[in-house]
Amino acid sequence: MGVTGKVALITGVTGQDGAYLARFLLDRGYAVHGLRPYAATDDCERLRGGLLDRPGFHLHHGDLADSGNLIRMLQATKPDEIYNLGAQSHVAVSFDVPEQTADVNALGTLRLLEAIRALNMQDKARFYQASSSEMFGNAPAPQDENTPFSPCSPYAAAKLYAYWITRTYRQAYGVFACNGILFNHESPLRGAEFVTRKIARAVARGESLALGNLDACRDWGHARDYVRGMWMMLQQDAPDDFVLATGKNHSVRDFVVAAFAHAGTTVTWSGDGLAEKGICARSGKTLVTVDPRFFRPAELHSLRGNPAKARERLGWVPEHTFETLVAEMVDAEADLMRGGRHDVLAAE
Ligand code: NAP
Ligand code: F7E
Repeated sequence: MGVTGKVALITGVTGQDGAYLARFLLDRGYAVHGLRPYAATDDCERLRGGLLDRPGFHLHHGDLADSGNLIRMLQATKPDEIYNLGAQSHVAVSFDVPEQTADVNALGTLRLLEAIRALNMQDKARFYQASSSEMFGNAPAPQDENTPFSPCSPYAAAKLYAYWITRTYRQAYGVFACNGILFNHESPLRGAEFVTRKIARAVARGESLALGNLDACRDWGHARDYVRGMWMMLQQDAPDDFVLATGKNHSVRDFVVAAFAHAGTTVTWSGDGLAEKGICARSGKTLVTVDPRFFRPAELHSLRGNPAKARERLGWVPEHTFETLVAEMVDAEADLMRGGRHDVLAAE
């Protein structure tokens, strides 16, 4: 038990947000129990550099596809706060594995909520659901808590089910359950197949890049700010749903330009559509090409959130900017290349 005497359970603790949240809660004296699905290869990379050995941190095998496991985990850990971050979180991959995505992202949330109900824990355990701006689809920006949802991918449809079942258990059974509707948030711990990390890595390694839609715009914040917001939601007097976003967006092309600029390279663009290229202004070398393999069957063109409710009710304000995020990600990749480790959690 930590100094606060509080216990947190995190599903998806081996993911980007799980690692930052575990660190955030341990720093506040929580005992943290993290669930990870079984993996044949090392899935604890993000937890190294400060977390795995910390007193108060406990790692368990746990799977959102396994109700019995979830019930036993709740019984064993008796959490005050449950953060449901576990998911198949890659939008493009959800078109390839839609059923598995629904099983984990949608039914997994139901299983966890049912476990709370079955164990009669609704008066003790507060519940955070990792909802997503993807649920808004192509609704006009800025999107906020009142924007109608219009999911465009199996991922978003599954997250929408989870969003509504979270609200249902709040209304029907009195579970202190909150949806955080989070816009894209990134960091050096971002999965390598997401576009920001892919760009940062190529820039740091001096490699050329093949990308999909360069025009897509996202509201990119820093994961460290967003996990703080998750925790703030569960400290309120009453459960509610909140958008977390920066309120500004940039295109994938902007991210490419900013990342190369941080490394001292100016990118100029030539050509259109599939023939478009990003070229090094000094050497003429091709740095970026467009590859249709990275296009999606359906695309979200412009996400930009309005975080006014979180600012007013929670006092949540992001501390990182687009520019500091890009710089941190490129610098962290350069450190990794030089043989460093993911020690961003320890470095705070
Ligand atoms: P992430 O890095 O992909 O982490 C997801 C975690 O879920 C991983 O630890 C993964 O484990 C775990 N997981 C996968 N299948 C599971 C299962 N069957 N049972 C239990 N855990 C499972 O994602 P993230 O960026 O940290 O995001 C955290 C959550 O927020 C996700 O639910 C995501 O959908 C949501 N979200 C993210 C963003 C964003 O911009 N990052 C925005 C809105 C919402 P393995 O790695 O071993 O598979
Ligand atoms: O794509 C475009 C791509 O995969 C961002 C998840 O955390 O945030 C994330 O979902 C944009 C898209 O993230 C490549 O088409 C271009 O328009 O980094 P991403 P995402 O799909 O926005 C939301 C809020 C979540 O909830 C999700 O869990 O970039 N793009 N070229 C590319 N994307 C990728 N991955 N790879 C490319 O080569």
